[in-house]
Amino acid sequence: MGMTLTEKILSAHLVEGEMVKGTEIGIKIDQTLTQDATGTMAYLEFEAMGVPRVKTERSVAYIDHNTLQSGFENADDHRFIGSVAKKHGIYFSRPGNGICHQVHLERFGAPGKTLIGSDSHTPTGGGIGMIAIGAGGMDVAVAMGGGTYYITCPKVVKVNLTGKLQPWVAAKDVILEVLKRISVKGGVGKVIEYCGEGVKTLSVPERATITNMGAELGATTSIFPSDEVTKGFLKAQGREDVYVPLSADADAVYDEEININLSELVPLAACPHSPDNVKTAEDLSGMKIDQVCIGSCTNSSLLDMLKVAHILKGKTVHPDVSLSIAPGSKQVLNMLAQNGALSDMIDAGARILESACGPCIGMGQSPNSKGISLRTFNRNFEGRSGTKDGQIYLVSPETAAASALAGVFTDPRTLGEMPEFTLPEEFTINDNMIVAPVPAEEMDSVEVLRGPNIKPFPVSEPLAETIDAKVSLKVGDNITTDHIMPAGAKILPLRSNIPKISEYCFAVCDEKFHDRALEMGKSVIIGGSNYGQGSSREHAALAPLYLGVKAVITKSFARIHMANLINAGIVPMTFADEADYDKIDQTDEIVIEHIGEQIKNGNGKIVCEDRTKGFTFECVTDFSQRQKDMLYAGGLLNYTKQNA
Ligand code: MIC
Ligand code: SF4
Repeated sequence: MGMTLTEKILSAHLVEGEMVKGTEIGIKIDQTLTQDATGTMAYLEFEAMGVPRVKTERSVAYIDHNTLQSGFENADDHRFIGSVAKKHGIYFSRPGNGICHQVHLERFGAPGKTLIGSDSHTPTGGGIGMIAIGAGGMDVAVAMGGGTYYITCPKVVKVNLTGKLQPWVAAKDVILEVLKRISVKGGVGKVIEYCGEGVKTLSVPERATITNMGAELGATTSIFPSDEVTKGFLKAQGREDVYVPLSADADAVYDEEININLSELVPLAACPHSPDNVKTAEDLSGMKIDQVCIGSCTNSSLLDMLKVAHILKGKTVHPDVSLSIAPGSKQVLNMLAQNGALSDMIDAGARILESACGPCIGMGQSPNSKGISLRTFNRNFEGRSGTKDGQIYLVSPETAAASALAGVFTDPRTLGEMPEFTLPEEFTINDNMIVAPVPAEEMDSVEVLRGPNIKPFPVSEPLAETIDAKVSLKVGDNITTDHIMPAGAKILPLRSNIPKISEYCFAVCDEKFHDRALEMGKSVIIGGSNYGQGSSREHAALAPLYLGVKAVITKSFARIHMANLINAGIVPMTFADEADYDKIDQTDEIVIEHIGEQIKNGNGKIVCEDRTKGFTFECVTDFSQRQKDMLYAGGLLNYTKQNA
């Protein structure tokens, strides 16, 4: 039987388990990446493991999220990450060099390799045929130390692409179409593999836009084959040597199939407040807008920027609209400067921002009250922009630029004839903002620079005999990590200070949560379905850990967050009967007797009691032996120390 591309790469990296779908497998990781908002914790964890040098083929530390330095905190964290990287064998991409996923695609990614990154959009690397997966910082730390990375062996979905995108219809519209069809939960436990004749009509940056935003499907990752188009891109990046052709076998068997005729797609937009709330740009056209932001790891490639510059050339941004543009990397920005496109943007009135995440993570450019903001980003969760009642629409760069000029939502197909946009034969290559680590024999000479903002992470205790705790919070469906541990310019600088950042835990849902949880001492959280979707931030597990949360009981979990809870030693469980969710209220007392014993011998079933209401209910778990051992030990760090 033929293999899918996903199965080929995974089985070539398999070190534990068997390729049986739904079971846990361990894979060898070739490359890792971190960014600064998750990186400080990841490197503290790496240091705690006591491994002197990374054992991966390539590990890179990027600075791209916390670039607004409105106090000493972020700058201190940058220096810490830079010095740790230099000492332990990690390449360091300095602030200003660009967004991790964009730079990694340009300069480091390689077909057929495995990559994990402490950022949920790591699947961008799937655009050049990598298995690239977002993970918690602790998992990345373990992989840097040469440890195995564990995932549930995924189902593989074939997205069969035919036809060719029509003028002004973009890669963004492809992924919005997929989101519209299968929703933000549709990819859970699956890898989305793109195949078919339509693939070769898409450039690498377009493919990367699609795999990047596959994160919003909840998918483990997304991947494109590595073909002549991939080869051309790598050659233009001066890296043809890493090219290998890769594709699925002709008789590969897939678990599901989706057919998309690229020729039939139209410009789309994800409406507030979810990436799968998709409408056509035509349906929205004419709606007055306040802001347009172009950039982020989804849409900040040279190709995207050239299209935007072309649309803006010789025109003026509408007087009622603020337009900001953040090219994704130094390479992109530099090439825009060299060919004059940057001047077209500036001339039109765009506010040019640093090559970084910026507005995507609420680091500036929050819209006005109730402001309607069109963004080429990947997430439009409520409050993420920094303005609580901001109305965020996710669109292609084409739709964004056309609308910025018109002042109203505009279908870019009204722009008239589209010229052909092509990638250069050679990109401008200058890696002077990437600092190489010192050789092993010199590592003792590197002093690790720790600022006062860096506090040790919370200690977790081995699993108690019985959990007897009150419900500190009950929340509904689709709670994102932006609800659990919000980001933004004010809170992000606290990423290396868990006690301090915990003050904002769940503040979007309930400002009193922090105080209540602390007062309760230990507690349980009750959630709906798809709990923890979104970011890979392990702070969404570490802050609850610090606040005494012992278990989270939901209708279902998002993959990375569930792994982060286990890594933190918090027990994630799902209701056997979802009707029980309705019976439990905040402040109810939940008792789980002999929890360790139940995890060990309960066949996945765990009996819990709501002592306040006087009824018992059953929860289900599907822990591997390794996850059980981690929970007994009180999380991954304790477990790793025990086994060292
Ligand atoms: C995001 O897009 O939410 C982030 C910020 O990149 C996160 C990482 C983080 O919270 O630091 C992610 O997607 O993993
Ligand atoms: Fe940065 Fe936004 Fe991409 Fe997250 S989604 S890595 S914040 S650009």
